[in-house]
Amino acid sequence: METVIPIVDGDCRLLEQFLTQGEANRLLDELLENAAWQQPEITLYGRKVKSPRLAAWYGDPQAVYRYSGLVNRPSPWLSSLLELRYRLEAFIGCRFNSVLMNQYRDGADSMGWHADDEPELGPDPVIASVSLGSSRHFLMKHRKHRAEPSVKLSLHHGSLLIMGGTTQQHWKHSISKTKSAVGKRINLTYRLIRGDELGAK
Ligand SMILES: O=C(O)CCC(=O)C(=O)O
Ligand SMILES: [Mn+2]
Repeated sequence: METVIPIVDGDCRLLEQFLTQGEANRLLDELLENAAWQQPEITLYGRKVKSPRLAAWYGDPQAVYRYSGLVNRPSPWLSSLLELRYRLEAFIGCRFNSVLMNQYRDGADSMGWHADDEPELGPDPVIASVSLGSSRHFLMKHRKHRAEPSVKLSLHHGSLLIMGGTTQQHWKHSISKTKSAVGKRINLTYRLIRGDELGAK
């Protein structure tokens, strides 16, 4: 069943049981075991620090991110991630060419407030976010209208959150730390990186 999240200036939909529990269990085990997890460095107040989570990135060879003059290439698809890509493309009716995965190892891992608004994603990207493992509290707040109620979604094992329309222009999202005992939590965000337009620059 699809739930439309009631927000202004965006289009968010949640499918609590996109994957069966068996499918979600298998994918979680496989990714914990086989994905190329790394702990990237981020710049915080001018200092380089390890990010508070692990990340892995898979995609088509042309799905490259460029920043600071560096070309960052994705790892070639794992077959399980490619299968899920095709399923999401058929279900949502749009194209993806990469998946960014985050692993929150325990309650101390997190992700700060941001929007998925990198130029490589183009205007109004569709982001398909699949959750595995322990539930995560996904928070959203409107960028300008403080009066808009913030949103707190509980994203469970096997669920799919689709963020589309103007969501990234108008809303930020984050995963906060938690003091409760939580197991590993994984998030897969399927994205379309518009390499063609970039190549033309
Ligand atoms: O874990 C989440 O749901 C958030 C992930 C996220 O925002 C991102 O990868 O850009
Ligand atoms: Mn994001």
